Amino acid sequence: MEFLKTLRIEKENQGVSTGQNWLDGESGPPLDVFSPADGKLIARVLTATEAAYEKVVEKAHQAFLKWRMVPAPKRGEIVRQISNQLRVYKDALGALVSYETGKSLQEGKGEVQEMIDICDFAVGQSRQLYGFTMHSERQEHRMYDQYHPLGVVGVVTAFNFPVAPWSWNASLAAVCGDVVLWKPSSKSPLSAIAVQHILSDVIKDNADVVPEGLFSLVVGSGRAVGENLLNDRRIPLVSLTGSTRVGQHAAQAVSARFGRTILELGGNNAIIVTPSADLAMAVTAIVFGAVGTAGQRCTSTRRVIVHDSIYDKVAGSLAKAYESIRIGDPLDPKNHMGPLIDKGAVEQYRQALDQVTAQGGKILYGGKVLEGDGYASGCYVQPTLCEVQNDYPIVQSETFAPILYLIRYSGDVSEAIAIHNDVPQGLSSAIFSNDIRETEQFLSAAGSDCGIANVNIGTSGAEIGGAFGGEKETGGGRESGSDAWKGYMRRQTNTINYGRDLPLAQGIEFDI
Ligand code: UN1
Repeated sequence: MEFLKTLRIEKENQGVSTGQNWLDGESGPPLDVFSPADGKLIARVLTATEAAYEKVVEKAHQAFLKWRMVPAPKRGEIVRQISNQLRVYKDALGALVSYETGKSLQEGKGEVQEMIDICDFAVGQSRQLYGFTMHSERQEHRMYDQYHPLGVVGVVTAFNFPVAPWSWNASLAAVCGDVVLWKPSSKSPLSAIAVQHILSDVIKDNADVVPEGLFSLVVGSGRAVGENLLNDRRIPLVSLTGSTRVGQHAAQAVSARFGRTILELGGNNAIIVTPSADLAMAVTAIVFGAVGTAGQRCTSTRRVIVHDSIYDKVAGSLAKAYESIRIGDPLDPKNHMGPLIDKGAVEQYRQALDQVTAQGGKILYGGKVLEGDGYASGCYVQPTLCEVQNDYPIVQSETFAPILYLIRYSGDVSEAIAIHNDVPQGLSSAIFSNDIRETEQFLSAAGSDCGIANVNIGTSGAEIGGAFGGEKETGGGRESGSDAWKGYMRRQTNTINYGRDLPLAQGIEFDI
């Protein structure tokens, strides 16, 4: 495991850092991190105490007071250097992400590539924090918008993407003049610690511009640190990736103190396949969407809504494709699919399949937990195809596992869209069709109700240049590209009178 050494992961690691410095001597309960790939202990992490959390937030706040006055393009220069360092460590960090979470090496490296891409995007953005100018209704007056940084941004990330979502938030927040406090998932803290080491080099090289506290890390065990962060008035924005249940709690806690949230919660993403679709393309997209990251992406394809006339053909091709999926060690590049994150996730997979059959569904392929050589961790499962109705309770909820639900429709595309939208979540969606009337209807106001809607590509693997996020129970937040940067700033409207009179707005006369 050469990559652990390259990334400075020791047997025992401090889990709290203010940038260059790691907090010593104040550790909460240790966290043992096991790989789902082979079940072995990777390393131990010392978690944050209440006092350590306090220190970190205070440091972050002090850093903000300095960082907000650094010109935005200079802040961009720091992010450019981070992007360069990520290029240097891409292979090692990709391998750790793969080993710690179980996603394939390809996908581990792909996640680091997303970090590099968003950092590059943010560098450009640092010269484009634009506001509008408006024409005042009063003579010799000027009006404009400007954007100011918010303060300490709390970034809470999930195990399935242990590093990229931090960078979607942190790179933009940093160029916007905010400072970032990162709480990674306690299921994947080592990837976060590795990133913090990479950052610490850049911070050290730029100590004249970068205050200690710009990027901090707090690994927690249990709920205490997370709860502190949600209720902390010094943290004006919390950006959280996680389940709908966690997001609902976070939204309530943060909004009760009038803080802001960016929420990126559960998905129940579907692909519609119409009679005119290119089926070879559709099948490849569906399989990657359902099996990639072992079905543990928030953008994973969970439902396929197929027209009756091509249903048997699609189901048959999918079953054939599923037979060819190589399951095993995620670090071995010949495997397509690694394990689930832990045995708890395997149990949820099992229970979901029990519910599928109890609610009237049929398992067409898969359904088993794998045993024997190479599967000793107990976290490997077969990707599974099920035939269901959209209104089964189990189909209405997100199971973080490679379970794909096949659903028929028999009428026109309106029927498929109605089925598509009839779930509580609204993250990603796609249609495979070569009929422009169908695809345009899918993209229209009466079409997909998701934050992401694609034509002839799958539901997962969104590029960083677009705004990422979804509607309904997905939480409504947007991260990454487009104008998502605005979420990390406060808007101010400025009106300047350069004349010698004081005309009031709305034509009001007030003489004294
Ligand atoms: C997630 O699963 O939390 O679109 C994010 C994708 C990736 C991001 C997934 N770019 O699949």
